[in-house]
Amino acid sequence: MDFNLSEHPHRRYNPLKGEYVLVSPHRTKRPWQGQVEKSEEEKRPEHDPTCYLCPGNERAGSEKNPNYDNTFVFTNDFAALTPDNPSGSYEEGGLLRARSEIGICRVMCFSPRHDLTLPELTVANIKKVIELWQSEYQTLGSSPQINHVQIFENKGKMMGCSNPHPHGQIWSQSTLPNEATVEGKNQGDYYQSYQRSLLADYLTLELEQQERIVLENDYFVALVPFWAVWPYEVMIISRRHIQNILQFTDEDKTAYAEILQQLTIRYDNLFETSFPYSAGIHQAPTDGMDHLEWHFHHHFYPPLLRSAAVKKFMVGYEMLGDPQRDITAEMAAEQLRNLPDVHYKSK
Ligand code: H2U
Ligand code: ZN
Repeated sequence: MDFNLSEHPHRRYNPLKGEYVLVSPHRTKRPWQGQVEKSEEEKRPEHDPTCYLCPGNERAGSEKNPNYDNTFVFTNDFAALTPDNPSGSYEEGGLLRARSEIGICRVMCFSPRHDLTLPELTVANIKKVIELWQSEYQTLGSSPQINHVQIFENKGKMMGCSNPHPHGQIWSQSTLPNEATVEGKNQGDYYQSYQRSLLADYLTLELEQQERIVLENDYFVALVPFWAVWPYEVMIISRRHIQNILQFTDEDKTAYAEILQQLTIRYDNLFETSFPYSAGIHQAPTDGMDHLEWHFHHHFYPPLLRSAAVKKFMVGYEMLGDPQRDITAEMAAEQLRNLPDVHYKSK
C-alpha cells in the first residue's frame, strides 16, 4: 500500500514556524455528520448602556467614548505594555534573564453597533476597519521606540473575550514577539536561498492543487494551511508579495474587506453560531528596514471542533510532543468552501 495523506498517520511540516503537526486521518473514516447543537445566543441591543465600548459610554478610569459613527480607537485603560516604564535588565548565572519592555496597547471598535460582529458588517464598514488598521500601523510603527505592531482580534467568550461589542486590539512594542521572530527567520532564510517569498511560492502550490482553498478573489486567497493545527484554522494571504498593510491599494482594501466578510460568514454558518477565534495580521516589523522577506498574511485560529459547544483541547501529547489533528486540512477546507455565503442569521 502506498502512503496516502488522506488515510495514513503522518507529520506535516510548517515552513513558517519550522514545526511539525501530527495528522491522524484514519480516526475520521466516517464522513462528517454535521451534528449541530444549537447554541443559545443572547439577543443584544444596538446600544448597551453598560458596555464600555458603545458610543457615548464611560470607560473604566472615567474616560468617555465619543459618539463615533464608524470606528473608534483608544489606548487600552489596562494596557499590558506601557510607553514610559524604566528601562533595565536582570541577569543571574546566565539562566535567569529579563529585560524591561515598553509598548503601546490600543483597543479598536469595529462599529458603533453593539449587536453586530465582523461578518455582519458591510464591506464598506469593514473597509473602514482596514483603514484604521493602516493608520495605527503607520502611527505606532513610525515611533522609533516601536519595532513591532501586532493587530489582532480575540472573539467570543470561549477565547476569553470580555465584551461582545465588535472590537480588536493592537499591542505594539520595542522588541519582536516570539511568533514574529520565528516566522521572520524562516521567511528570511527562504528569501536568502531563493530570492523569492516563501508564502508566494506556497500560494502557487496551493493554487495548483486547489485542495485547501476556501475562498479567493483577485487580490487575496483564504486557505486552510497544509500544516494547520486548529481544526478550521485559516490563513488569508495576499497574492502580491507585499510586506505590510500600508502597501494596500484601494482595490486591495475592498478585496480584503470582502474576503474577511466572506470567511467570517462561512465560519458562523459552520455551526450556526458566532464562531470564536483568535485572529491577527502578521506583517513586517516597523524597525525602519525593508524586510523584503516578509509576506503579508492574516491567521485565524478558531478552537471549535465539532459543534458550537465542542472545542478542541490542546492537551496531553500535544503539550508534551506535537500538536495533533484528526480531520485533515483538505477535509476542513472542503467543508468551509461548501457553506452558504449568506449569514445564517439573515436567512
Ligand atoms: P478583550 O478583547 O479580551 O475583551 O479585551 C478588551 C480590552 O479592553 C482589554 O484589554 C480593555 C481591557 O484592558 N478595556 C479598556 O481599555 N477600558 C475599559 O473601560 C474596559 C476594558
Ligand atoms: Zn457595546
